[in-house]
Amino acid sequence: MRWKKWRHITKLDPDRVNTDEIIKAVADSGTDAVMISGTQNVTYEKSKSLIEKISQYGLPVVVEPSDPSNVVFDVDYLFIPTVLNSAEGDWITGKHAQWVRMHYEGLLKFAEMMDSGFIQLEGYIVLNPESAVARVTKAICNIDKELAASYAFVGEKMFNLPIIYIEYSGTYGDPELVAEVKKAVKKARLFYGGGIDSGEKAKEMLKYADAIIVGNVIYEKGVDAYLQTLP
Ligand code: 1GP
Repeated sequence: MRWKKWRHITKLDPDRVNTDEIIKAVADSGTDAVMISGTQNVTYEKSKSLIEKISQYGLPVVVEPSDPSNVVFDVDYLFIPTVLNSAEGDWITGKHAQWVRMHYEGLLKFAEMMDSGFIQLEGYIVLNPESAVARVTKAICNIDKELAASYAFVGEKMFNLPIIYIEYSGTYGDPELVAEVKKAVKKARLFYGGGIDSGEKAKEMLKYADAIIVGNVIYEKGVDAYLQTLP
């Protein structure tokens, strides 16, 4: 399970302009893996074309689909999100059931992909109410750190999820909340994503999180700022 050792993951959005400069910088950066992921306007074709561009560099590539329609299987892992603090069942198990239904005739093969570790489930706790992911998934963001840690406990202990993902997409989160969640997470890997655009922020969140996910910085502040986030 190589992914358990990852500390720095770069999230590339198929709906953004991914120039050759960006792809090359990511490939040479020392990041542990590339995650292909986005909340809005992501299609199978856009994901596939980005994966083709990045794959030639040999970095591990993960697809984190937002919908059953944009799952590309031709990668190293599929990380499947479930939003633990969503108010809508679709984002917790609904889309997952639709996805399994699509493969119902080949359920045995599907189960094998789960058993082999190719498919991993992520328990998201979405905390920035302004983010697209919070709006789309109707996430209940106004929660204290103890409730956030309780969601993490539900995800790890009750649902046995291998990854708990604190998601502040677009803004830098509360390190105290991340520290509280860390106390509740024993076996799962704790991922943190949101607003990491400097070495200081990366270092601070890596005190508590097992891995950080870095997204916007490369599109909004450029390659040099992105490189500062590498541990
Ligand atoms: C988004 O967690 C990632 O899903 C990273 O967030 O884009 O704010 O870096 P940023």
